[in-house]
Amino acid sequence: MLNETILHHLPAGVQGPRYRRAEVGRGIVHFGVGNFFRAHEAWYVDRCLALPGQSAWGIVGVGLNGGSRGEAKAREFQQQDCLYSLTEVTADGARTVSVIGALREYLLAPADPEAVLRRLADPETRIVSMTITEGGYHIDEETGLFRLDAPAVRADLDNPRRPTTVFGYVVEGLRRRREAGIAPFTVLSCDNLRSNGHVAHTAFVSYARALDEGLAAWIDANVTFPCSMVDRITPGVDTPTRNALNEASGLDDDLPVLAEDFSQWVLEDNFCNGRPALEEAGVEFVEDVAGYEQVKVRMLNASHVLLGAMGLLLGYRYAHETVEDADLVRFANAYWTQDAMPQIDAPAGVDLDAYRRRLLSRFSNRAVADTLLRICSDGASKVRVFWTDTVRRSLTSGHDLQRIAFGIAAYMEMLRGQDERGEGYTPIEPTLDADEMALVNASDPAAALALPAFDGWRDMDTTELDAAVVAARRAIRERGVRASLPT
Ligand code: CS2
Repeated sequence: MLNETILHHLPAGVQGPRYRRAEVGRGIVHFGVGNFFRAHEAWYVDRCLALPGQSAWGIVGVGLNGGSRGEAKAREFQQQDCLYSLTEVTADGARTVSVIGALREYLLAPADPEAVLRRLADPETRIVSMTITEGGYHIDEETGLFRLDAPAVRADLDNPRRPTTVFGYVVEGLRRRREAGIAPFTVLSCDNLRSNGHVAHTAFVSYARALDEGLAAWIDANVTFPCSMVDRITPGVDTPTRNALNEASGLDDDLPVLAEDFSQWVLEDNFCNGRPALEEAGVEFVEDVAGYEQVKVRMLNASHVLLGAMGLLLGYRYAHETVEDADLVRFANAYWTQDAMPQIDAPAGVDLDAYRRRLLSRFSNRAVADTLLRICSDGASKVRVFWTDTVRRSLTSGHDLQRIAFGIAAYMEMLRGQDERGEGYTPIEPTLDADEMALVNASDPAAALALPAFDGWRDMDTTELDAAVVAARRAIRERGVRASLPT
């Protein structure tokens, strides 16, 4: 079992924390302790903790989901003293393994909500960060407003002192701080959203406003919500992968994380209550994150869903298989160079073509074995976030819509859960209900155009786009993906 005691005799080749864990404080609370967070933010913070004067910035992880899975995960963290290993692997298969010690404590919110609220109200907490997924912010894509009518949000508004959502917890924590005269914390979104800081600001301030106008005004005036661009491909870890990672590292870790060697974090330097010296750990601080986000979301994430949907239909299951397929690479290159890149206002110094080439190499990483089902999971939320700008700009400028239409069609076909070889798979779509799935499976290929995933461009004239989507769905069904790919 990996825990504090074995830090003193780690297997050869495994790097342990380069600082004394006992001295590490609890300056950060993080909601959503998934693989990505553990390979990204926690890894950067871990590097900071090894620097002089940074020991305040340890992390308290919060899990919002209870049930047997949530409880098992909390138990694993507790048994391992919140330690876990991170294996970073290059496209050539070279690995490094380190034990990350930045996570000091793990709180399972449903088991002890008050413990989370106490931590949020504690002056030691100076940053509250989160990875709660693209769909987790309850923002209406059409109006840009926070959806106060989402059932979990409504329940928290009815019972704000006993919250269950991140909005309820954070705002109740801020209310207590305000009442006690304690400075607020920074709220840091680490999700792949356009202007994630602004989205988080809208969400948290709207929630607070529905409770108490004065509190909302105080948050608006005193809390900061930096924008950030986060990037590191981090696959899920199933049992065979866990066993293989342990075998390679020599550790006995119930919570190993695997990630590509590439990592990027671009941040706006807008922290209302201090921050770690992240720039010393490789984080880039810039005035305006928007350009970096555009590049990341419209190049990487958008093409991930495109390749994921087409790849699943063709019978692939892993990301690297899609970039070993010359037809899919041709499609992706055409999408990047003709549809995405001309519309991106790239920040000075960012070479989009080099970025494109790097993506192909990153996607080719076999050792990461990133599954297409993970990449497409919650596609209903991702499509809105990753494709909306590109689709809107193409519609406005009269740009060729073929590849975009084909991508939408492939996504719809993918949702049907059967590949061209007749093999089934189960798409992971937590937000699609039975009525929406019925639209996907309807015999009329146009029915699925009504899915909320496409709301982001519903106010525009989409006659031509819709016709192209329907034609592409028909072509995919009749001839298969490969024979119908637009040139
Ligand atoms: C993927 C991301 O699931 C997805 O949407 O595109 O998880 C992707 O791997 C990360 O954003 C990479 O930084």
